[in-house]
Amino acid sequence: MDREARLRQALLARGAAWPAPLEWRGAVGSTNDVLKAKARRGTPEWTGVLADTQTGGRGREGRAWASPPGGLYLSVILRPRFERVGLVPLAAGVVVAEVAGEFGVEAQVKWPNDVLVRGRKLAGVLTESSSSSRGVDWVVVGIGVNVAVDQTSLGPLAETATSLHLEADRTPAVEDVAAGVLARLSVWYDALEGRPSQVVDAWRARAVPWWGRPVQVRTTHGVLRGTLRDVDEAGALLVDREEGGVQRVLSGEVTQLRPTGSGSRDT
Ligand code: BT5
Repeated sequence: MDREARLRQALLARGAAWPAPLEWRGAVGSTNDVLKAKARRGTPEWTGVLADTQTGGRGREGRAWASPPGGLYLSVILRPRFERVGLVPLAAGVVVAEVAGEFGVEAQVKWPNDVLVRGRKLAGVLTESSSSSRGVDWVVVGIGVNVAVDQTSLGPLAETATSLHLEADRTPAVEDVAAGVLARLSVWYDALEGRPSQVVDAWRARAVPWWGRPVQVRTTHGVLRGTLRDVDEAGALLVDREEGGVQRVLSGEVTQLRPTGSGSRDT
């Protein structure tokens, strides 16, 4: 049986008969790019593209996503009818943390899109969207999870990254992780439509507990320092600025500062 068929079978075992095409490729540049091309041609919601490896796996802001064999590289297209599209990456983080939990690995989420185990990155989420005057046409949710990936294949990332293989008693099959992610994503998608505050609550419950701690947030507009207050109902980060006032951050990189405020990095 090929991987696509095994994936569909794993989905059925979870009671999720998938409503759209799922295409499992060998090596691609980036599953997000493959799916974005399909999105522009009108591919239906929930179409998925998966790959064994990526030669140009992407993170946010031009960063690279290491994509050795044994990882999950999955992109799914959503055509949301709801407003709070900013919550999609948070929901995806919750999804991956839940699925890691199914395999006995306790994971936390870090704003906006990281999934960490013991402070090391297990997974990342890259959402890309297209809008018109009618609103959001599509959102491509790209999820990368280190599954059957060992330290050698993580290479220079071995210090900061981890995998289900390194954390779990038994290394799960990539198809099973993919099925878990797709099935849970569809559940949380319904919540995004009807009860978005549930998504925020679930995310908060799994977040690294940095609330009230000094942080530095690097955004495209510069660096901001303050203490971490919360996320709001739209998924934006709220930071109490050092110089006073609350700053709402829509995208950026958060690092914890030591309480001395010396600027040295904790994580
Ligand atoms: C992310 O970006 O974390 C989003 C990663 C999304 C990858 C998926 S795979 C399927 C789909 N197709 C794509 O092309 N992308 C998506 P960001 O927050 O910018 O984090 C990138 C940083 O994570 C890098 O600069 C490295 O420090 C680290 N990193 C790269 N590869 C990693 C890996 N495999 N495991 C852990 N950390 C990694």
